[in-house]
Amino acid sequence: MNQATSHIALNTPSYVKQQKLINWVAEIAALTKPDHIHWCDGSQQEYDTLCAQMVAAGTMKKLNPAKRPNSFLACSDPSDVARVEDRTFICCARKEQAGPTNNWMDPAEMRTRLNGLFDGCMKGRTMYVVPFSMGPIGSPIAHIGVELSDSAYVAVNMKIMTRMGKAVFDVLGTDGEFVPCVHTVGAPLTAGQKDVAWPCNETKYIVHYPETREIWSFGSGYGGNALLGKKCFALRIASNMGRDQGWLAEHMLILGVESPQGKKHYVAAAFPSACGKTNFAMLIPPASLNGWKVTTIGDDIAWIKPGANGRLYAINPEAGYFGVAPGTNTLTNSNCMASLNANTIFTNVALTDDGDVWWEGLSKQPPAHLIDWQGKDWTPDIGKETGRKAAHPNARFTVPATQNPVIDSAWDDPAGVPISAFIFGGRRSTTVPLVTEARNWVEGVYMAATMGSETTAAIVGQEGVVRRDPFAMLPFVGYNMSDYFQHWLDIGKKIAASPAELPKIYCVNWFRTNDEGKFVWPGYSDNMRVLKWMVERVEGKAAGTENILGLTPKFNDLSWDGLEFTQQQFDTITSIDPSAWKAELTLHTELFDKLEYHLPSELKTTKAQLEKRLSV
Ligand code: TSX
Ligand code: MN
Repeated sequence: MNQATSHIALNTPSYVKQQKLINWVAEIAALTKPDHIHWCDGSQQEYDTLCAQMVAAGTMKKLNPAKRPNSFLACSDPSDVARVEDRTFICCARKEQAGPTNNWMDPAEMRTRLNGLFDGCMKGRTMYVVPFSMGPIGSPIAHIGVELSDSAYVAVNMKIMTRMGKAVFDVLGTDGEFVPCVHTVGAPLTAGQKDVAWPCNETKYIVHYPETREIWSFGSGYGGNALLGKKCFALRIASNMGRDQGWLAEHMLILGVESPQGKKHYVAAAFPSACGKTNFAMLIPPASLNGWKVTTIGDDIAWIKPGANGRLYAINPEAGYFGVAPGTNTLTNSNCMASLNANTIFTNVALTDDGDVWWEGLSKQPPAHLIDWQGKDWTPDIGKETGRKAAHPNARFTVPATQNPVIDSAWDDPAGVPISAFIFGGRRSTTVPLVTEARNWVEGVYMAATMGSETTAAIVGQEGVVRRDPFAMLPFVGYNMSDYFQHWLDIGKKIAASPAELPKIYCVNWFRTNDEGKFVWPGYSDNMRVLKWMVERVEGKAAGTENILGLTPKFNDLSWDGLEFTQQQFDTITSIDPSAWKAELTLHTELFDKLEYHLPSELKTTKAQLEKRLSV
């Protein structure tokens, strides 16, 4: 045994065959000094035991089994409720490689700093060894990670969110590759010290070393800060792997669209936060559009690799949904509500008197009494008087994807699903029309690169201000944003040179408002009408008319069965205001100025062409 770890039993199970992995676990244990090491096998029994331990420790409450079987509520420390972007770092050799959209620090300097912070950080705690596959186990599109964490909450959430457990070691074998992920809540316990319900540390670091493909996270137990397979691995590290290896790691949902004739297409769609991505991934088509079906592959992340034929194939690297609860109800997303009936971990929602959960937007009328996410009494009157919400606006559910009633039959297919189209959307009350098809790949990349979304009350900062969020990847590209644009252009060139057809690229906006500030487009189920037009375009069956932005449907190119929607309403959400677009383009210029280093010349040319079309 490694000399430095002689104080603690590694407890390595006999089925773990990789010495490099065992050495790394020993090395991290020597640094962090946990009291125990637990190798997760991913079994239901292990999950149940860890949940029971957390209930005993006060970290979670068991919900009423008659209301919501096998479900729990965890409430975090009030200071630990969301991703911490200002504490998120990309540590590569040169600052320009991280680019202007990331926080950068020299890797050696960061390692010195983290070595200090991690020294003894797990004292008094158990270190969980969490082996996980992002994507179907053994899939050529999947990749493996191992997270060492001192949080049982992380271990049980990882079981839902990834393929976690024993089987991963079989894929790893004696020399398989894995992304090492080290996580601590940063709250060591001295002998006899009583733990708190949600340990964390005021100091937080979410650190990525793209060159060595490592993740180190300190001080937070929440969501993307702690479940390292998700944003840290599947987006920030994987975007680096994708650039080097010729594939895409994207902040996209994937859905299947099946026509009444039984022809199926898969599309991948990127939206910034507060645009209803999970709702769109589980969309229920209007019954009036006889026989169209939508099924879910994933709701948040897509890994997309070119197949032998040049076509792009996508998997959902995740196995569960970690979704925002507030606003979710049977009208906005009834498939999601059905998924949450059992086996769900809720975080930072409110507790009802009969041991169930509640959040803002679940029902019009809140219950007469609740325990809010901070453990305080809450009534509608208290809410009105203090402005306090019962659930935190970023409250979450963690639920297995298999509980989604419209999960796609291919969601676990190791081969992935072929992508016919990409959709990029934003929340814009003006300027951006309902739907535009890019005339070519470069124009589509331009649309995605310049996409923006209006901030809502759910996001801190000014409300109603347009924030640029290229590809909805602003916080998630683990390298230089301009190099990422170039990578997308390169992928397009590669597909163009192959026998495969390029996926079409669309820009959508469900959120245009009228003079009274009211939404004009009904959205939700009726987005199916737009989706139908898109796949009919892919099939060469629907018309598109050229405008200065791209190709768009005329009123009669969309199906209006079962919906009263007039040509005039259609005009309100599809009109292009040249003066608004001139203002828009100055914002594109602002973005491009910020991203000038390595900005692909094709994007500048595309902007110049758009400016020219606007000025005539
Ligand atoms: O998720 C949304 N989608 C996508 C659904 C598949 N939301 C919610 C956004 C916040 C997460 C939407 N909100 C959508 C939408 O398409 N559209 C709107 C705007 C809207 C809001 C309320 C109505 C209509 C549109 N209600 C009525 O017309 C009654
Ligand atoms: Mn997301």
